[in-house]
Amino acid sequence: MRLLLFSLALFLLTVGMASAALGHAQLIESTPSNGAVLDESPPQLTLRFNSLIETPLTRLVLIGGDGREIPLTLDTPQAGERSEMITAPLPLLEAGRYRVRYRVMATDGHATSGVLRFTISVSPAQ
Ligand SMILES: [Cu+2]
Repeated sequence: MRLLLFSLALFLLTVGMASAALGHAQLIESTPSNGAVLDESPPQLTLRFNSLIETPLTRLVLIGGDGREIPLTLDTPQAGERSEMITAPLPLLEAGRYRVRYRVMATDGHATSGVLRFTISVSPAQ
């Protein structure tokens, strides 16, 4: 009986952890990666998650070192699409520090947000 209870408790714990981990959209990788120092302006921004993302609540904001927001247009997911990846083309960026704030909603309805940072060490040639 004690063994049965122990097994049951272990089972519930495992299921609980699995659903917590699977549910939300966690960032798996990005280009540029967090903390990257680049010697040229990256052509696009890519964020990959462990879960499908709902389109309408996807927010991606690029902020320059001066605190100014640089407008971005999402390539994917497009309206009505679900995707594990978010991409946005980037304008030619000057040397400096950049932050990317993201907020996404997984298909389970849970929102996650975070910040990525990268640095560009060389300004584009004129
Ligand atoms: Cu969730």
